[in-house]
Amino acid sequence: MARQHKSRLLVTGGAGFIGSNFVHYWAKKYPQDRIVVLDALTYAGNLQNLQALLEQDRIRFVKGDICDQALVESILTEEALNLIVHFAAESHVDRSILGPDAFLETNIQGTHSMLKAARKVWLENPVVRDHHRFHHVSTDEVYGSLGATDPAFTETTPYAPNSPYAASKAASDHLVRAYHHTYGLEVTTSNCSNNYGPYHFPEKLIPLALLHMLLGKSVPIYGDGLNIRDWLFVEDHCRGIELVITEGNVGDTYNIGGNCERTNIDLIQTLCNLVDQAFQAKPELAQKYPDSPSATGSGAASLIRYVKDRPGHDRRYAIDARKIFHELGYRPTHSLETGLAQTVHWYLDNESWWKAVMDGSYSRWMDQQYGTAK
Ligand code: NAD
Ligand code: TDX
Repeated sequence: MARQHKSRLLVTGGAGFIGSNFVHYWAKKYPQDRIVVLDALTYAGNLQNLQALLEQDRIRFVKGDICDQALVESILTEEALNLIVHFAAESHVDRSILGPDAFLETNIQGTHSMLKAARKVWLENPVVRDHHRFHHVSTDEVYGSLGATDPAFTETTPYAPNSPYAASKAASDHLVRAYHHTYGLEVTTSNCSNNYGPYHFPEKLIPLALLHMLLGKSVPIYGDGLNIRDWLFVEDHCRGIELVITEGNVGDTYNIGGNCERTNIDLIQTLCNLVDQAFQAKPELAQKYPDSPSATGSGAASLIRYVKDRPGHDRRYAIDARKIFHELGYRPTHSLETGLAQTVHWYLDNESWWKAVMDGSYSRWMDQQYGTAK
């Protein structure tokens, strides 16, 4: 989809972590484009993530479920949309272990419902038929787990999903592929490594650990802490998706990553150092967060606790991003250090956002996970 035409986008899951970052990114870069966000506002969806854009009337928000095919068809038709960027999903591995059903419903049935709607509205309409795109946002977890010396995941690595979450994303990737090959729907798929950054829901490792460091609560590390993840600042993921949509080959998949593998314990040590440094640079933080060990001088790392491992915990993920690097000229702009520092400052500057989240569904989740409000 070349950029000579304005895009009219449907962003599913646009009130979640990556989706909302993408909506901000796209609205800034392409202010002339029409953006409609469809989001069911599950526990992970948060209209605060889009507040500025909603106040300025820059986007339209529709509260609704991607499984509602009639709703999706009506939005695509009435808004004459020609681009879907599909983020909506149940996204947390631990939740998928406790209750897989919602993952199968949203990630598999929901993606299929989106594909059916796009096929019906776009492929039966000669105007849009030759000029549409369905971009599917997926994950590196579909490829399974790597050993310490295995080569990183390429686009041709066989799928071997290990959690209900990963299996449901793998199924959705296959459906997207099938709708291209069978019906000619113009699709692209991106498989990205672990993201972090603003608006990240604090059930995930980085925001959970960071907020616990501020509040003086323990930082749970699963197992031996030596599991490896490949980290990418969320804005760099958004830039990669943009490149795939605007320059990528129809029917192709692209791995997005930044060559940034870290063990969980190394990552958390780096985060501890950044939080301690922030407290040293701004003495007023000690008054604001008196329960933080960074305030008392004992250091954020004193909160680290090794806890029971995640069942089926994948040992290592690593993305080989050479295809998007070479074919589309992609380069991440943030190192882990600059991205994490920006993330720490965002959370320090946006206390009202995370306090509201923590007073709501987050505390119910922590009670369920650990049996007590920590
Ligand atoms: P998230 O959980 O923060 O947000 C998901 C959003 O989807 C929420 O706003 C939620 O309300 C919405 N949603 C859920 N079910 C819905 C439904 N049935 N109908 C409509 N909306 C629904 O997730 P995220 O971390 O922003 O991930 C977004 C996408 O990126 C997912 O597809 C995920 O698999 C993929 N991904 C995430 C990462 C990561 O590190 N977080 C990495 C690679 C890929
Ligand atoms: O409290 C914790 N302690 C801990 O040690 C949590 C929440 C996690 N972990 C570990 C598990 C993982 O090895 O940290 C690592 C990262 O965990 P998560 O933040 O839950 O992410 P992960 O399971 O790797 O999945 C993420 O990346 C790929 C996203 O949640 C997925 O949506 C995405 O597809």
